[in-house]
Amino acid sequence: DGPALAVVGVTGAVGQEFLRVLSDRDFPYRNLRLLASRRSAGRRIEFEGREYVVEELREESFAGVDVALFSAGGSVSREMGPAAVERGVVVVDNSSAFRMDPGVPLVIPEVNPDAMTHIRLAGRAKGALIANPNCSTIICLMAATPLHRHAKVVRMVVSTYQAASGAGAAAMEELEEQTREVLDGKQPTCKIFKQQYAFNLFSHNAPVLSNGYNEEEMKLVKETRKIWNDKDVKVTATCIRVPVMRAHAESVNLQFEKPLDEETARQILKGAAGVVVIDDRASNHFPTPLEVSNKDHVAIGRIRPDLSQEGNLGLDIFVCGDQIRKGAALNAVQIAEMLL
Ligand code: 2RA
Repeated sequence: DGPALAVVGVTGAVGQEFLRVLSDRDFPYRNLRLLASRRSAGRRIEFEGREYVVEELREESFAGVDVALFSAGGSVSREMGPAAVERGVVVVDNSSAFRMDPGVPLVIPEVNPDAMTHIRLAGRAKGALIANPNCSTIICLMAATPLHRHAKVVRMVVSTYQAASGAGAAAMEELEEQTREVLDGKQPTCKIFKQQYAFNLFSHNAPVLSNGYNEEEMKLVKETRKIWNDKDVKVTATCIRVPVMRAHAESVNLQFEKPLDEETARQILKGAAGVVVIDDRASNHFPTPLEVSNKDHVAIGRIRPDLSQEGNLGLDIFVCGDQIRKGAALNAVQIAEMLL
């Protein structure tokens, strides 16, 4: 009775997390196809008591499929996403390929579910494409949106501390390998990043644009405006890659149109979906990447008035979220659940 589901890019870090999340949330698929590149085709994957053979991704793979979760990179999404949509598939795409297309909803279910109210499986003959936002955008907006809804954010300044997982499983392996090499007094091997990663940090590895921002930073700027449906909100960001495995941390400064005091902000966040407030000044206990790793929620702390602003018009917060889970796989599966 549930949808015929396909997972595209199933052998990658996010693809594997799709399976964990589908199982954790008992997603009601009628049947499941696991698709990947020719290199991974033929691999056997045990899932929910059944053994699946990974199939090579081809256009024909989508025959009879109702919903496809994509996380195989932008080029695969650009090439195969529209082909799947033409076959009537509703595609939830984790790549950046279609996020800024006007006709493609960019959705965080707890933040802007109404962006996809017109897309449900029931009675649907045509396919559709829904874009999963970038992980650093999801994590930031899970925290900032409840406050924005209450006091209207007019400016947001974000500094991110992004985990290895955002650059894929190979980057996580590189971090581990380099850490061992450094501790063994060996020269660290740089394969994914051109500089040492262990015991270091560096400006995000995304290409730098002519305006001096890198693509990761401009995703935060543009995706926030689309998700909030607010082309005027001022956003700036600095994205840094840090030697942490799989959870991003973000320092967020918010300037509001209307006053918002820290206690009201704390109460709003405590009542917000998908968010946990960890804000214990007495014991200096605030969100950490390790504490949110493999968790569904985003953790928020360091909630305090921005003392450089007058009249409670500014607030500083610190946010952590699992990049592979809520930053990618969980958000996409929640979108798929909204189709049912
Ligand atoms: C990163 N946001 O962390 C990217 C992954 N999609 O590099």
